[in-house]
Amino acid sequence: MNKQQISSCCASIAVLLLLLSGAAVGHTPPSHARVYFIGLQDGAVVKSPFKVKFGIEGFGITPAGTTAKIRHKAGHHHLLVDVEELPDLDEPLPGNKRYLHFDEGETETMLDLPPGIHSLQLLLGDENHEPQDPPLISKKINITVE
Ligand SMILES: [Cu+2]
Repeated sequence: MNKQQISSCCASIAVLLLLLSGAAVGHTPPSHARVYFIGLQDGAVVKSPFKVKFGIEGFGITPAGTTAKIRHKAGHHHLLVDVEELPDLDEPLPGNKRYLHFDEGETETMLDLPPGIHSLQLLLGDENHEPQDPPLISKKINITVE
């Protein structure tokens, strides 16, 4: 191989690697990305109604239905209330009082729950309300409503 052949070979490999990494990105959030509750700890005791703030790092927030490139960089929050077993994360999330969708890109809400212990968990969704792959899901916390 002469110098020119070597450099054209290297260029082909570089292009191939770029294509492969691009294909793998898809809806995959960066590994440092996370969602979390702001100022609400596991074990907290609250009075209803109370505010819940959603935090996100390494990924963005955009309204549901957003397409084009931004869908690979942003999603919208879902708040799971008293969900014991996660649903199929390859399907759109259900919409009911246990799965609250924040379609407008909201980053906080007021929750009104009956007294007792409740679990809360955040799960980000894409334009079709499907979790990213791997999912951006928070730690599940348990709170007590007085
Ligand atoms: Cu949704």
